[in-house]
Amino acid sequence: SSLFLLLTASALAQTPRPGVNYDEAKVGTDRLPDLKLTTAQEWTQKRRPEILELFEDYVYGKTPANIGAPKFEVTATKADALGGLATRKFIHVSLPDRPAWPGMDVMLYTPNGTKAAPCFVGLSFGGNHAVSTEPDVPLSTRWMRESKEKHIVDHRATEATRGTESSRWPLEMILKQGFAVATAYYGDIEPDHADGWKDGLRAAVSRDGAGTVWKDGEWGAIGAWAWGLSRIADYLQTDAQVDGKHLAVIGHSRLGKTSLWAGVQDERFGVVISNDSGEGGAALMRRDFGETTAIITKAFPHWFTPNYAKYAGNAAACPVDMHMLIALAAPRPIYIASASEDHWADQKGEFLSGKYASPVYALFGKQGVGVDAQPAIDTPVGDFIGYHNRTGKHDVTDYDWTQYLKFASRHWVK
Ligand code: GTR
Repeated sequence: SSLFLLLTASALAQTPRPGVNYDEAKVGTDRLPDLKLTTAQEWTQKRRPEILELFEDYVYGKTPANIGAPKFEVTATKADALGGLATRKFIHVSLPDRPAWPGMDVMLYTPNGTKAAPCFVGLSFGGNHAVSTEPDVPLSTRWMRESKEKHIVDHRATEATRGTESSRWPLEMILKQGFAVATAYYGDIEPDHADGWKDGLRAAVSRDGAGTVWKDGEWGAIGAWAWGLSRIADYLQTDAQVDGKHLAVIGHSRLGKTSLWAGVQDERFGVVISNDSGEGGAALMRRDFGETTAIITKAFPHWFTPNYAKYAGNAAACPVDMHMLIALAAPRPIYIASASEDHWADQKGEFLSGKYASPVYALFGKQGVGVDAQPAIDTPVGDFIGYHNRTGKHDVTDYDWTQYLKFASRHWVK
């Protein structure tokens, strides 16, 4: 199969933003880095570790190995949550060796009346009280991005923020199908702004003082958030109501970039889901369409290792592209989703990373996306690499969850 980016001329309607390309005829023709495929064994033993290291060096940075063991305390249990459908627990995660880190509060819903449940694991933008509509979920007291629309005042959640993220977390629908949900606020791990690391995990682990400049290859915020997802996976191994061998990691947008990075590093995530992850996530960086490396590293330098910004305007020189990130999940099932109005995330670039990762799945005798061209809107495709482009905007909807539940069930019921 060709390693060249496929070009089809189709001008897409989107409110123009100066300097941002939305013309498929102008995405560029840069060649993708070669996956250098030989055998499944050589992929697993040699090529995969090499590529993982390239993503540490050039994109997300390396997660320090010496962080220390986390401590888990179940702080509350409610056996009749969601009208009796579920048991709800809160678990405080801390690092006894790193007391400067304030810790993370995980909210876990497990379905009642079933055996240990497979579990979706994902971080939220607004905190547990925004994910759930239950009035007794503690309101997060941590720093949040200021937002009138989301009722964040002086960087803090207010009562009005309860349930504001619940449409993205259809708890009843997920629990009724026998799955558990474990979630935490991403800002518990590190507040999402340029100096956020000073009050988060990265300072507690890697730095004592403020004002330190991060070096090439050191972790960014996405790396810290991904670490948090793996600590949730640690806890889930110990909870009798969860089947710790069946964990799916999920995230939207910047947290979709995060779920990809967590999922490829931590093989306990048996299913990896990227919802509208876009640039710095599933979208091929060599395509100049919507958000680019130049735009993202300027707006959000703290998400990545400093090296990544060197490829601003020069993606062709980067040793990796995002088909290689998707391939790192192989042979585990991975799902990439786009939304039809989300041109900023480059839907076709998201599809193509799945397509060009598919030959790695073939090494393992498994089918990836299974199609050559991006499918029509609202037409899910793929076996071990799922893909769909849902009608609508940059968001997580019931349609998206319906596909993820089907995908996880299909791979886990076998
Ligand atoms: C945007 C950013 C995207 C995406 C999005 C989000 O501002 O450009 O890469 O991460 O935020 O997280 O909602």
